[in-house]
Amino acid sequence: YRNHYGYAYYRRNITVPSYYKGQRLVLRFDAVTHFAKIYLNGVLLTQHKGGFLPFEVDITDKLCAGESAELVVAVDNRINHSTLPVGNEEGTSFMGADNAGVPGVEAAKRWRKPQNLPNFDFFNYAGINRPVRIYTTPKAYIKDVTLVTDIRGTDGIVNYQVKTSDTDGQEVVLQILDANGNEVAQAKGTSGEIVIPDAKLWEPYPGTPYLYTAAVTFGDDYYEEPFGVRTVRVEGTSFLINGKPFYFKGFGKHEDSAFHGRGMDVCLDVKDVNLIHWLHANSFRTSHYPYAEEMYRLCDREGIVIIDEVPAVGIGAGAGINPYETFPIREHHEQVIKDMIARDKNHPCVVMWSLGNEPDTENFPESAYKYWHSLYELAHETDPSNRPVTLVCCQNNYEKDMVTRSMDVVCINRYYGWYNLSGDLDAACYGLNLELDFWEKQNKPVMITEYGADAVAGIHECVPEMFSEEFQVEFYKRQNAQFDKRKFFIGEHVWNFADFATVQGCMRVDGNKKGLFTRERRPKMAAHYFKERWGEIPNFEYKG
Ligand code: E8X
Repeated sequence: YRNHYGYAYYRRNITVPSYYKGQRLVLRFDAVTHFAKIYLNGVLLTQHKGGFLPFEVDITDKLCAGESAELVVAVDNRINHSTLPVGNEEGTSFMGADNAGVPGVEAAKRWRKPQNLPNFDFFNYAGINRPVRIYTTPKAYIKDVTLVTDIRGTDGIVNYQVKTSDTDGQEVVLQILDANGNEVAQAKGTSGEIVIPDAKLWEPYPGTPYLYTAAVTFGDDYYEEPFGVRTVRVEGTSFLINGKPFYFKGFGKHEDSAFHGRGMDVCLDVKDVNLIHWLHANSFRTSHYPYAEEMYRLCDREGIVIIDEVPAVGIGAGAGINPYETFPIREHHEQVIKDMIARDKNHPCVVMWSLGNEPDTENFPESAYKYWHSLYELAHETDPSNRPVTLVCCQNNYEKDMVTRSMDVVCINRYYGWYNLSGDLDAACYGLNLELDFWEKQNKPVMITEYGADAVAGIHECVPEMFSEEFQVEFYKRQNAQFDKRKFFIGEHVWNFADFATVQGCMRVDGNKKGLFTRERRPKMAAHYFKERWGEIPNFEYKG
């Protein structure tokens, strides 16, 4: 199946115990990558586009409790200019050598069998990647809970809204329970403001990520939503959490492992969170797609901050093609932004939305600005907590790029000394400082969301050389020294937390090796370097 292209089918018989007779039955998929059609006894129930966010279908009238039925999930792994992430429709995959014009190559491209050409640097794992559940609710049920927190003096403020299946039914009661399960506040009605006297705040680790529980009762239905009292705001060149300037120490990650591929792996998530603590890191970006909900729940509990990203990666086709006029992705892009915010809006660990990764913002600056600024406004309108919004930009002509500077936080992926000025860290720092001089004038908080060098674990050189562990350390040491001189610079996310699988290509040796850890989570020298560096950098006030 490694190079499968098209549909694959999952089939099983399901039976809902007669115990559930009279209940509402819902079939929920946490994620099916990339396109799914769901059949029950051969009848198409629903279909869903997008591989990283949940969808569900009410099967109350489709399946009699006590009877069995055949469930078939048809999954399509194909990617193209209309999907997120984007697949190339001709030419090569990410960073592939094109050799355009070579007769044999051109002929072979026409001859070869249709296949996925990912315009992104991660393996195109597909299928049912997260849990599938049938769950029940009473006929009159709670549809949605929204919690927006604020701090007023020593009190926590919770502005809440509860949506229910019908409005003329029972009364909604919302209790706020503390970590010991004791009620500390209560309110009645579908919306309102609750005051938690002397609230304990949600703080990133090693602070205390205190969690309350909103316990909602509506008739026979009952739902518990953990949440934290915290605030997030951009002010000048600072990113404030609970009013204090936060410094991001962390990574871009992937959902990726040798055995589970992109399939949810809660044991690996626990391992990664422990390594994040071991490194004295405090955050990561869900590059390049929303991760399994279980990871956000874990980060809520562990006090790890998340930048939540939609799968908008690969939006670009070089100087000749304007993706904003030729890629039919807009409607789907808006949908995944809404769906991600709807799913993750109550997590205290989520502090910023990323609208995408490394689109073309240079070749068609007006189209790019029009496309991305309207999505920026959509995200702000959609999020009840109105979190900061960003777009992660690739190495480009930052003087022409009108999009990156328009975001709440400037998030830059830069590879001075790797993909350019390769191996020359003096020239790399010179070029990096010229760019930092440019950003100094923008009066925006700036963080680097990707920088790094491939290091094949076990390759060592007395004099740091590309692909050696020593070079990876030297690369970071030199560039971090530049960041430390800049007060407006609010964070360093290395690329990547761990080595990960990619498409095959002449620039990938068994995948991407820019990890601080190997794919099996063994530390390279750079992991030990960052453990020492980040152990000396506090979560707050690092830049005053
Ligand atoms: C890389 C990373 C890739 O893994 C990530 O998904 C997006 C890429 C670097 C920018 N950013 O290749 O390691 C690529 C620049 C090309 C000149």
